[in-house]
Amino acid sequence: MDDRKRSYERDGFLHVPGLLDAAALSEIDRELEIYTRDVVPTLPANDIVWEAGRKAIRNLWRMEHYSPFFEQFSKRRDIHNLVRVLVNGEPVVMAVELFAKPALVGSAVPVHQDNGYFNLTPADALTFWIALDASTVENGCVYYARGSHRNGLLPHKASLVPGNSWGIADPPAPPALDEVPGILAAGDAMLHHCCTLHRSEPNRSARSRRGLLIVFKGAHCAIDPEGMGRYMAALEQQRMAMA
Ligand SMILES: O=C(O)CCC(=O)C(=O)O
Repeated sequence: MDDRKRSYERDGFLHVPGLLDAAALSEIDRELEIYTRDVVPTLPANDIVWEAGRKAIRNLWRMEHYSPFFEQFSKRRDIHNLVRVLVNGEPVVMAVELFAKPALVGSAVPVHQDNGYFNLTPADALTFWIALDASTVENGCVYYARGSHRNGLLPHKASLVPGNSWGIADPPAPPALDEVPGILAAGDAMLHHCCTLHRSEPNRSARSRRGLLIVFKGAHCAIDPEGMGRYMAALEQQRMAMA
């Protein structure tokens, strides 16, 4: 555990190989089918992002709110035991989400820090990104900028990207970042700190690249009202510009 914490604190991300076995992955596949059939048609517009002209799902938000299975999944003891050490306190589930990145049409995610959305202080929050498919350079894996969390939160601005409304105002070009591709086998997880710069490319391959995300904060974190105010104002401007 000490090695994992040291590595997470140094890099701002941590690879957890073999979190889920084939049976657990099949169970999630079945539950996603049920979710798509029964829940998706009832979702408010805010809890789903489509792409390819509503032909494919890009994101599902707040899945724990609609599905007892995903709510229960987010409480797994092995996951909480690891998160507790990394967020320096009692883990609180903020959300369960799907980043589906469908074959051929899955779109890019601009470089951002998750704490640009959360505005938590202290920044003791992380995302547990679980690969439901093999994640490769070809199908649009996430890139993590090693050590970038240690520079704190950078200025963000509206990105106009559906599903990822907030991006780094002045993104450094990739060569300036020590980027590491999150190449994962199905069932692996990658965790990243909420101040780690990360992004992903479009999926131009014929294979989907689904990530199931559990977002955690420590129970001791509070929202910084100034930062949250800036984010909310920018969201409203973006909403009006797109209306
Ligand atoms: O799955 C992706 O492509 C991006 C994920 C992401 O932005 C996140 O995990 O915060």
